[in-house]
Amino acid sequence: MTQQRYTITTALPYANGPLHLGHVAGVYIPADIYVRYLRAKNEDVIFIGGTDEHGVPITIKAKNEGVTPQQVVDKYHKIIGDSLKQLGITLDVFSKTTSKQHYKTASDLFKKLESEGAFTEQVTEQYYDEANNQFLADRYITGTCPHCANEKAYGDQCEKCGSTLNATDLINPKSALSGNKPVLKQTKHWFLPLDKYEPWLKQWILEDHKEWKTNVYGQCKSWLESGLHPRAITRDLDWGIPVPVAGGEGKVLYVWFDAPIGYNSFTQELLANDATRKWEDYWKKDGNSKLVHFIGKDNIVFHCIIFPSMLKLFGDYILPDNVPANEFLNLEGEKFSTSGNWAVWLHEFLADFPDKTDVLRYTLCSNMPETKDADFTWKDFQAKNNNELAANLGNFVNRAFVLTHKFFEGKVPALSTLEEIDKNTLAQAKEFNAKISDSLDKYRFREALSELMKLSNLGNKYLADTEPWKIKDNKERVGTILRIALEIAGKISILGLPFLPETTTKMATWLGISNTQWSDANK
Ligand code: B3M
Ligand code: ZN
Repeated sequence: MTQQRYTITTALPYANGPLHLGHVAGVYIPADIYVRYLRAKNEDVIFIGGTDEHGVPITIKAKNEGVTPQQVVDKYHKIIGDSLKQLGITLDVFSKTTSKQHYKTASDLFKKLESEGAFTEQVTEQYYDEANNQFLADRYITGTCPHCANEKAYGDQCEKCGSTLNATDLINPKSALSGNKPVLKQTKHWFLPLDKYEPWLKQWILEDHKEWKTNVYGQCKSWLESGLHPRAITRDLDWGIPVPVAGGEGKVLYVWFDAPIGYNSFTQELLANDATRKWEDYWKKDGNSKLVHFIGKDNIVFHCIIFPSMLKLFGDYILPDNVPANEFLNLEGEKFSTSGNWAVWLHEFLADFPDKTDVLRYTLCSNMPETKDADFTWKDFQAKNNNELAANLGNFVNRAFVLTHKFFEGKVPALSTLEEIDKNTLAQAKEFNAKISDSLDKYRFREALSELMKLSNLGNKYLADTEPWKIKDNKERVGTILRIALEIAGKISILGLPFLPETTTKMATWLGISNTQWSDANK
């Protein structure tokens, strides 16, 4: 059997705005923790990310700002990429869906499936703006919601009552381009016949992946039970990857068709000049790689139902092993909103608090919206910094180091005779490697971090119980206690690396340990 590999992806944010803390808590922090953990275990892993540069969200932004779509995506690709790097998100590649390789991969795969007869073609009626001579994407049509009478509903969704809509459901439809009433006009599109895959998807998800997170499994179940329909995978737009087959003139691939293929294109870019690894190792069944998609809950259907159906059609590609999607993070009790300017933007946070990246990672992980929506508040951020990181972890590590300097000139003292409390503490400390691993293996990041803090608690309690600073005339005893405290600090520096990379790297340097692996925590 080929050795186990891992292909870890992060959702590709639209390059039409910067990232906010909601994106970070839901996708990048858990993904980075998971990847750092795998790397610490010496696993063969690639970590893929980039920006989604097609679709209507981009063209709308360009129109509003009076610039070209290309200018929009270039600007935000840079802001997003820089901020992720500064936060310590260790992506192996951060590319974009406007890259040359991606155009080639997505076009080739579309052509392949089209020639194999995988798609159906359908002529449908769609709204058309006669003043602008163009078909209107759903987002370019507004009107009154038939369910709640909201006059500003979009052609795909009413943001007031949350209903999913078809543009033709809207009462009094209006074109966002001209303000005129659009007319219906015939147009041909290619469809992915998802209905054909329903029986297979039901087996693959509902029977074979019962271990997926309840929020993910539940959403898939409800989609599958309400019945799948053929889904259009082309659009009448001028921004996107041109439909590469006859009859496709003036049309582009639907953004949700090309974007997930980006994970594969970016892997090809990453490994193009790699002498030892091939992209196929991470995508084809022979390579024995586990594909894991880190995403937010609004992307579940695309990563659990649509993209897997595409991967199956591609032939010998692997399917996601897991899709540990998160719920949403709110800000001070309200939904993050770009248009309402209610957000903490990552790049602004990093500019204001350049030395607080670990505090942010800690706050967002300990409050990750894993099973339900969570809330970010500045008060909580402050409390986590003061009462948890400083009072627990900082206090323990500081005492262990300061006392070692005071009594042993900074040299790690030797162990001598162990007392009951020492043996107990060492035995308890030893369990954390397995506990944290077990939580991370199950994508339970909050639990994993809280175990790490329990390890630090254990260290604090041990120092409080043994009170080495009060011991007179027994240097050996003091040495044993500090040695044990330093060993716990060493474990924290190894097991804490995925969560708090800056802090734990500093700790490792102070301890004089480097190039450690996960299992070294128990040495
Ligand atoms: N750009 C939607 C989003 O940013 C979409 C994700 C693509 S992942 C392949 O939430
Ligand atoms: Zn409504």
